[in-house]
Amino acid sequence: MMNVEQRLTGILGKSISEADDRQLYSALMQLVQDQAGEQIRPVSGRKLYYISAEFLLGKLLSNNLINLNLYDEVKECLEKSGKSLAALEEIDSEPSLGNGGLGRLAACFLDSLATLNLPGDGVGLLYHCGLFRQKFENELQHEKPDFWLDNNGWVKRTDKAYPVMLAGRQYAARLCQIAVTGYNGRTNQLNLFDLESVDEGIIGDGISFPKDQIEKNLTLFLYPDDSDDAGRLLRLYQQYFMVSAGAQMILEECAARGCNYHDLADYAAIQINDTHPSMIIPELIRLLGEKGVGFDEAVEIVTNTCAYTNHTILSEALEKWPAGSLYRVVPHLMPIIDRLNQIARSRSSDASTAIIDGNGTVHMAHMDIHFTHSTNGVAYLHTEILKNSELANFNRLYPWKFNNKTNGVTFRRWLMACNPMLTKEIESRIGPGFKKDADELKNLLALQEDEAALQRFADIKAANKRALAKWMLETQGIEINPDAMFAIQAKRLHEYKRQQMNLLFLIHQYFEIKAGHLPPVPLVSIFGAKAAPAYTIAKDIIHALRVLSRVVAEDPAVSPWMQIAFVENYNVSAAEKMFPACDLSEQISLASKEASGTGNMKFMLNGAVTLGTMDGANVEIAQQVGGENIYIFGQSSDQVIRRYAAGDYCAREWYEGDPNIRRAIDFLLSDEMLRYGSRENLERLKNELIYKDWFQTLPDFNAYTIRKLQAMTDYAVNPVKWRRMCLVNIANAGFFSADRTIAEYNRDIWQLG
Ligand code: 26Q
Repeated sequence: MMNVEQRLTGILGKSISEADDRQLYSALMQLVQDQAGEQIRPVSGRKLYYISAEFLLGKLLSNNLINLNLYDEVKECLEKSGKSLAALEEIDSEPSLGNGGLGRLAACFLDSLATLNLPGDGVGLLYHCGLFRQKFENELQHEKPDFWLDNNGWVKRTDKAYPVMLAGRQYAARLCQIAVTGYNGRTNQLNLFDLESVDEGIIGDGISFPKDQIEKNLTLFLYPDDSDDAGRLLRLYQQYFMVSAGAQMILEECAARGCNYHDLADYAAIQINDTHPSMIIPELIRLLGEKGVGFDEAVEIVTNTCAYTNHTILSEALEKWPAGSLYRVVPHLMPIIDRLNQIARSRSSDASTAIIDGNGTVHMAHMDIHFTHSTNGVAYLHTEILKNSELANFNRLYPWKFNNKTNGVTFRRWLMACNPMLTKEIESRIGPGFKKDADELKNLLALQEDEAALQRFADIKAANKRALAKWMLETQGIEINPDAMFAIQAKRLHEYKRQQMNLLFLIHQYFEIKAGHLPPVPLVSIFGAKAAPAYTIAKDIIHALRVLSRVVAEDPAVSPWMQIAFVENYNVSAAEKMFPACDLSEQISLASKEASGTGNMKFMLNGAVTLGTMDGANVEIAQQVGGENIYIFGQSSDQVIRRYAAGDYCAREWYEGDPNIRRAIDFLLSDEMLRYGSRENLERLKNELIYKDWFQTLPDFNAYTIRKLQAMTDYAVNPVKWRRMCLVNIANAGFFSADRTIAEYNRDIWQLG
């Protein structure tokens, strides 16, 4: 067996010190691909296809080196020749083929499937441009295309293509693949389809492009909207392109393994990631029909093969399509959807469970629930809300279909790769077993009373904070105080996530500091967030945060006590710097609205303490660590749901009745803010908060402020207690390993292999 140095020199045809960074990067990539290839295993029994419009992979070089157990050797061998792995990682471009949580979850799941030696491939789209790059001009968000593909060698085009009919014309879906390595496991594939006639030359200003030329724009962009519905028809074209090519590939693979189509469910399990791939249901029925399977039998086969995951209870995010749009894009599917609707109606007299409603609107989630064998939510509370309120009618019809699978994250990327110091320390205390068996982290609990050990963990956090401060200065030009407490809110910008409540807290603190009421510890508030390009209020909130950051920075009475750093272009690579450096994890969504959250788990795993509402997986984090190791505040989901039902929330009463709230909101239009800010944006936000505040920030504002100041006090006054909380959080994070989640999916839904 050759060592890494011999293999690299062999590929390069010269010594490592003679090669430049680009050559080294290509050579390393080839080494990884070769070794990954050796871990491909034949499939016997059932294989999973995780079909998703998004896979937010992040950079792949280090991740693959870790999974293939090459990381340390490669790093050493490069350093010996005066080269650095970090420099090669800079060359690697990040595939941002996702918006946020749902896409990142899909990437974590692929890692865990391969790690657990389960046969499971991803199926999706190869977007030429990933999620837009965020740029700020005058503190306003602008979107720029991200040409990640130009600099990325991980994607392999194959010679396979599948014909797909769109609006009566045929297009070829080219199969491209990215190898998915497991940690000491097998190699699976991420199958991404591309339309080769796509033309990057049609991109105009920012990320604008003509919406009507499918042959040029079909796989050009990932849809950046996770909230609004611009350009919906193109999204429909994308979805069908993905599911039709995917379904053909699945049937072809299964047939090659001996499947006779009647027994498809013995060969394939298909997990539908939210409603974006839902058309795979009628498409499979159609294709089975072409293979000679009768309609009723095809319906049964597809139901037994497919399962559906729901990621949201926000009704505006549940996909509904006008039947007219479907007739235009996929006329050959509509007769099938009509028949499925008839079956659905024959199973229940409850009109609310129909697939096509009285207005001719097609409800994708309804089709999923009727014609898959499993519907799961992504955290305990979320699943309960689905069963008891949002989807109660369906739960009465099919109680056996509903189940919960609490989300998880891969510890290889979100601990081992992003926080090597902490990983090493944990390993020196409890051995390496936690890397594959996350529950072993519990052994850290034995260190709770060991002050020297607590100090050691605190030193690592301090070093990670200094590293983040350095990165912020180098890449963002922002100087932050590494000795302050770091509170981080990093996630897509959405009103329900309530970055605006954090904003109001910061304005409140600004006034308090100016009045001489100094906080117990200086605070650095760090944000990372992209707003959907057409989501106006979300952009206004970002603007207000960026403007406030400048107001605070130039006030010498305030800036020693509080800083606001809004990271430009938050993505997986930025996240990897931020999670290890956090003291306080901000998870402050309006209870009942955040299905799960996964950033909350990554912060916890890296030793941050959560400040959060009883929402999503925060509920289970609280359960794991105990009430004394988390800062919970705010209305419960029951209270929120009741308040919505009563319809009696009036933001203006809170604004008028609470001087602190009024002072903070009024400040949005102060001279200080208007010096750097745009009146139009700030005024719109101010009015939104006073007259709408749909996500009830004002009723939770005081509880949030009190809890946050309590956390700051504990951090400042009782460091040993704080460090113990951090340790207890790390020790109890094992439950949130995606390995656990995937093992549960496999046990309850897939039964692979
Ligand atoms: C729908 C229709 C039209 C255009 C876009 C969309 C669209 C796109 C993306 C709808 C939703 C999304 C993404 C949703 C998402 O990321 N949900 C998050 O999923 C995570 C993983 O389960 C959870 O942890 C988060 O709580 C949930 O918000």
